[in-house]
Amino acid sequence: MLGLLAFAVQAEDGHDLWMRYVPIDAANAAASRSHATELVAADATPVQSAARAELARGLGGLLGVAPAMSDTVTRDGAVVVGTRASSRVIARLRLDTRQLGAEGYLIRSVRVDGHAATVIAANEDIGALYGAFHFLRLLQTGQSLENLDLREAPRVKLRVLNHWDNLDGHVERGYAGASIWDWHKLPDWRDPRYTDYARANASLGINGTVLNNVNSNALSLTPMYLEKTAALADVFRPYGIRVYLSARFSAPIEIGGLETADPLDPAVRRWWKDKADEIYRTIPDFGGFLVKANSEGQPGPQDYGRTHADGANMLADALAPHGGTVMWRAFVYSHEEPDDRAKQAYTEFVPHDGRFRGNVLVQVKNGAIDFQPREPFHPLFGAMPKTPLMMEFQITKEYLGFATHLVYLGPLYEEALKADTRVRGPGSTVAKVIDGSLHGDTLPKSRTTGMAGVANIGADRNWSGSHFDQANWYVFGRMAWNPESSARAIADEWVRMTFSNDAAFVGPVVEMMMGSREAAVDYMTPLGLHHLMGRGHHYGPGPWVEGGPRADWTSVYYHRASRDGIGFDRSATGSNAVAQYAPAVADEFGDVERVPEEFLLWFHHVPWDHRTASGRPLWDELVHRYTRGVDYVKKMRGTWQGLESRVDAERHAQVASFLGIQEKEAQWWRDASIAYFQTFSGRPLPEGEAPPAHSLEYYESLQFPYAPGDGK
Ligand code: GCV
Repeated sequence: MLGLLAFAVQAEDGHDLWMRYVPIDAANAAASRSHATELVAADATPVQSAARAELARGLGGLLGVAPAMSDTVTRDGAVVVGTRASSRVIARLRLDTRQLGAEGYLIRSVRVDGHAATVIAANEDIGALYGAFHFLRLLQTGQSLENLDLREAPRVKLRVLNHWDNLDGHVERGYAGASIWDWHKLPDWRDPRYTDYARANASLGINGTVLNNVNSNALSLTPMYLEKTAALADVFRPYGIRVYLSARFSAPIEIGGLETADPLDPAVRRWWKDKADEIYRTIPDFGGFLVKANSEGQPGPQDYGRTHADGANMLADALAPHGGTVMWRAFVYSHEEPDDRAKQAYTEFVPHDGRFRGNVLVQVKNGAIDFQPREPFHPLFGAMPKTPLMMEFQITKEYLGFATHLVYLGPLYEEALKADTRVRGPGSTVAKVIDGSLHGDTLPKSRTTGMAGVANIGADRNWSGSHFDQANWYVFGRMAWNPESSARAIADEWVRMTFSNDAAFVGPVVEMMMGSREAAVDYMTPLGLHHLMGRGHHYGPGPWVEGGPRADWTSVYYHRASRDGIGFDRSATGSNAVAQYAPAVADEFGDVERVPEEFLLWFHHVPWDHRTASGRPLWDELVHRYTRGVDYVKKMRGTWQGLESRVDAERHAQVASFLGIQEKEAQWWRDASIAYFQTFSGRPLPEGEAPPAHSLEYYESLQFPYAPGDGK
């Protein structure tokens, strides 16, 4: 009976994300209640109301008793939230908030009129809202509320989601159902989901969202759609979230009736200025534009012989009077360019360093190819000291198993942010490029900083397509706030908030998450292999993909397997992509003896009998890693099975089922890859390794015409 009570957990469908606010365990609740007896919070502005409502809801849910609402501290255990302007109590406390900026906050145990109280204080309402979420997180993760003295301020200014959502509801690379934006019913119907979306983002400090796909439709900029966007902006505003739009470069032609979109043409420039004025009349706090130009067939300034800087600056000039920002993507590779695709963004952008307006951020993917399970850091990081560079991570798992594979992306983000560019000696990390500190002396004074994540959010009840994919939205937001935070610590807090504080659950689940990305690398693209997925939809293995419209959309272009070996030679004897890195990094990556083994085949073409660090020849090591990846998934299944009594049945069942799919697909990746590469290596499988379940012809024959998220 006792056991039953202890583990009697309610059925849950994941809709509440990490904001479930279910009662915390009795012992903690008793201690915590004495720190949350009364809530002193203003509600004179929408942001203040949001903070007050969240605290009332959260404390009531977590502690089982709603705190009394009060204008001032009347008893021990009050929680006071606000700013000097909104709260007389806070004004009287004379706290030092100088370092907190507009979005930071402090949480401190204080005494007010002889009563013990906790104060959540900020300079602006939005900081107080962020502090409120932090305070709730302390409770949710089972931390003590005694003697608090915390200070937080975001290290990055723009922390934005990029939705690749089309106006027809399809989400490019989306695996969580249709778009959550119901454009047809907007602006009148404001789905309550929009508010929950804003709450979830604010709880992480995300302060911007780009609503539409970078492969954009000019209609988004027409009055009808701007009105719909304005309605969303109204819902998000109380949570500190600004809306942005992806701008189609050829919009002046498509919806403006002009004959050109040449960024130096006066009529085109006028059109964008007028458009910006119109947008700001409709949405006064509009964030700005995200642009994918001259990339994968999108229009751009190069269509008129102009540069990326010309294009970005034209839009920047239109937005500047209103305080808007241009996020100009560096994900470019040209149709005509025969050079190694990994080199093209650097080649196109570095010559323009220092030529972008102060309100332009160049948005760079973490790696030079495309969100692969593992890539070395993008060589642009560190190479444009006069231009603010913004990180673009992918949260949706286009290349990491779609919605069903349990792959926690925290370690991937952490690895990318901690990568050392060495451009100013050791410690010149990507995180420091992103937060602007590495090049503080050469960047424009008016600079901003940013981090973007391609959203994994859709209309599915659980938002992200799977319970564990919520962790990727979560970790993106937390790392955007502080790019030096730890993936493990974030996993720990997410597990506690999403599932349970039960140590016997938290430990194994965090462990399982932390190794899950490495496992995916192992069963998909070990040792630096990349871009080996099925054509177009990117589902499942396709190392045999060749031919078609362009070489750099095939797999054979990247793995270059032949009888003599495998891998892309990007060293000085090959494409020399290594030369785009600082000399210390280039020397390491370019030397087959020194390159970190996880990037071996990214930078080098090596023979099948190349000796790897384990002592095994390359072929044997490759097979070993494929198998190791599958084994990890088997282990995760076992771990999860053993946790059945510690989590609600509904979520347990779905995760268990998805892990089953993951195991099948990991095996498929392993077997298909081995079957294919063996035709080149000509070597037997190492002893003890099971042969692929099917023939290579079988794997090659598989078709998936309706795989979700396709670009078309
Ligand atoms: C939005 C990859 C994806 C495309 C995506 C593109 C990009 O190529 O497969 O769907 O397009 O990246 O980031 O622009």
